[in-house]
Amino acid sequence: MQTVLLAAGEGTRMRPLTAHTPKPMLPVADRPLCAHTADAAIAAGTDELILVVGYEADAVREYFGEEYRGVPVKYATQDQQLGTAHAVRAAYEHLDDDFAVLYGDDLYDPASIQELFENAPGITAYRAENPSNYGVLDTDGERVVGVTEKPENPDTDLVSAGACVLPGEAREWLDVEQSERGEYELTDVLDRVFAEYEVSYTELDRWMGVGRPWELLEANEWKLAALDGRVEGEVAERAELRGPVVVEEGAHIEPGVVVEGPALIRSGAHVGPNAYVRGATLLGEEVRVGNGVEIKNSVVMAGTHVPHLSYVGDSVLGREVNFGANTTVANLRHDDSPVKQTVKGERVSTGRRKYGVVVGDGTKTGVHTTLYPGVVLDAGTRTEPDETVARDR
Ligand code: TTP
Repeated sequence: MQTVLLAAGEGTRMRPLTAHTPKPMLPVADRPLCAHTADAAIAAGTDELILVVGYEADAVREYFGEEYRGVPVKYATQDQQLGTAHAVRAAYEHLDDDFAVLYGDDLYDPASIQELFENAPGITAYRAENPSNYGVLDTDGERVVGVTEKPENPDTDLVSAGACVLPGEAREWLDVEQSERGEYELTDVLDRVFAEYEVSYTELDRWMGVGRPWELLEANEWKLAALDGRVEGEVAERAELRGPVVVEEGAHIEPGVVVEGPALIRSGAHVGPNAYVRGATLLGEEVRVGNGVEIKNSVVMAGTHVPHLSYVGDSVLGREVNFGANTTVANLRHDDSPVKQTVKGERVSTGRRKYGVVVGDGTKTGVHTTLYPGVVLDAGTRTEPDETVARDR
């Protein structure tokens, strides 16, 4: 079976983290987001990966190369995101067999992908709390006969999760009409597959779409918790690792450091002395966390420095960020209500009572900077010493 992995999107809701990195390449535990899905497809027995790329395509090509984990990799380019059928159509010339379509910004539990592949043709389904917001499955016994978009009074809470396996013949059906919202949509291709094939559904045990920065935190919470602790780097005798902590080869943990897992300290990272790292934290390659720093439940991307006396909680720091001494992230509102963030110009609740900041690549904060909960700093922002930043920059 071939797997078409959609990885062309820019991820505008994930800005500024996607200023230089396509969303599917953002880090989730020890690999890029979309590599979790590629790995699940390989574990399920796919014999070819076809990556649909577009925005910052080179980052994807560089990571996967011509062969990934023993499986040949082909690329198809989608320059404009005109819809999911349009994206799969970009891969047309590579398709010659049954094929799976998986989304490079969704996380699936690998066992469900295996089950999907074993029951082809099929689609994935998920039990949603509010099915009226989704495409709800119409079933006849075990067979899916259609998907109704956002019905007012659905009979079931089973909604389509997007990922599917289509018969090879469907490659000829990708040239669909534009939908009402002006896109070429895979759902229209699926309608024909439902009519001409017995399509089954696989209920996903766990699934999430990663669209906004706090969902990147959630994705990391999921995948960091799945890592087994191991120490390959150097850990000083007077440092303490509690719970599942991975210290990769080439990472250094100095005396007086406490790391509470789940945590992943990647190769080349340097922590301490006397630092406290806790709760689902990823410290990327070459990250430096210095004396007296506390980092909690955060994603800190490659090359970022938080060198001294700073606090970072429930935050996502991009690449090559530098925090001045005593930079403090506030991650809790006095009124205890969920922290909001501005996403594409709209204030949105993150649903998280504890939520810190999102910092774009290359940002530098002056000493004693205070950052309010939910603040987003664009790539390359500079703050002055002693500044209190309550609004996005
Ligand atoms: P979206 O989340 O709609 O788009 P995006 O990933 O660029 O993010 P944002 O909305 O924040 O800008 O896309 C959902 C998935 O479908 C994602 O895996 C990308 C894929 N997709 C394509 O590959 N091509 C397309 O034309 C469209 C519309 C989506």
